[in-house]
Amino acid sequence: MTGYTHIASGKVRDLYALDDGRLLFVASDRISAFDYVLPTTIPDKGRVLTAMSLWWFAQLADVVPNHLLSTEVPAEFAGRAMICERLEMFPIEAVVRGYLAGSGLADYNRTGAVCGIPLPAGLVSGSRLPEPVFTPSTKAPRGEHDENISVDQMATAIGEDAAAALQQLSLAVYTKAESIARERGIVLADTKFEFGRRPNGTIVLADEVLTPDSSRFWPADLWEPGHPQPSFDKQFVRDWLTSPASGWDRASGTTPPPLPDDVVAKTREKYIEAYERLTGLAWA
Ligand code: PZK
Repeated sequence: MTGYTHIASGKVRDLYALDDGRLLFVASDRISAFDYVLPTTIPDKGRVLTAMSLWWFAQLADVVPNHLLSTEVPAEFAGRAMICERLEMFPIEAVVRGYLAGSGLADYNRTGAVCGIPLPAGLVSGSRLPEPVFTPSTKAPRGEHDENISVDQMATAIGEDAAAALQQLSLAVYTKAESIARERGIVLADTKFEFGRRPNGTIVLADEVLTPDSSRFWPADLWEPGHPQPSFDKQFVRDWLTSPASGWDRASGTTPPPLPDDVVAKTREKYIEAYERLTGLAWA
């Protein structure tokens, strides 16, 4: 492989263009919490999430094509990068919710519906929905929050046919993944997909998929509707940052402090546990 040029960075991942036109998608060990990138990295997080995403792409290959071309990457990125085909990306976050949390819960409590989809009365934080709902949002510029839109608004933005295809593919992928995860002790409460299109019109699943960074993972054995569910991966981080021990005030607008070594180690173990539970494979 030849040269690569940095083209974009998100909170926790980086994107490069290769000289041959393909893209190099890199997962870092950075971690975010409460909308901040923390000043501490989690060793192996990028490799674990990349391995998880690759495993999901293989599980889902019968449902949707994906952008993965190769995992043969420069040594500095080994294990935490994918070479991907360059697509024309849809400017849409394709969100599917199977359980009530986050902005879906807020929407429901205000209106009895999620993104205009009416839901039965009596649902609470963490409830499983009667069936998964597709709740697209627009990609907001960095620092701003994505804005939920209706499927009608999505159709206006990208066309009726593409909107219908993204909805159908997103629900099919989530339904299969949620079932796999639940059998393995992880509740996949919701998730966000990104799709693009090949020059020939084929719609392709892009980005990383079904990782704890793109989804809410909850431990199934602790699932109990009626209160916010503990996060499979980030609960030690959140608990420490909001404890007196951190000295951090979430309302202060200041960057969170570095994590102590034991919180880093326990969080690393949770990412590995999620990978091992889902895939049935030993991490290392
Ligand atoms: C693409 N992003 C988001 C990811 C970042 C930003 N296969 C593709 N073809 C064309 N564009 C993209 C993809 C993918 N995946 C994805 N932006 C463009 C993103 C990682 C780091 F900074």
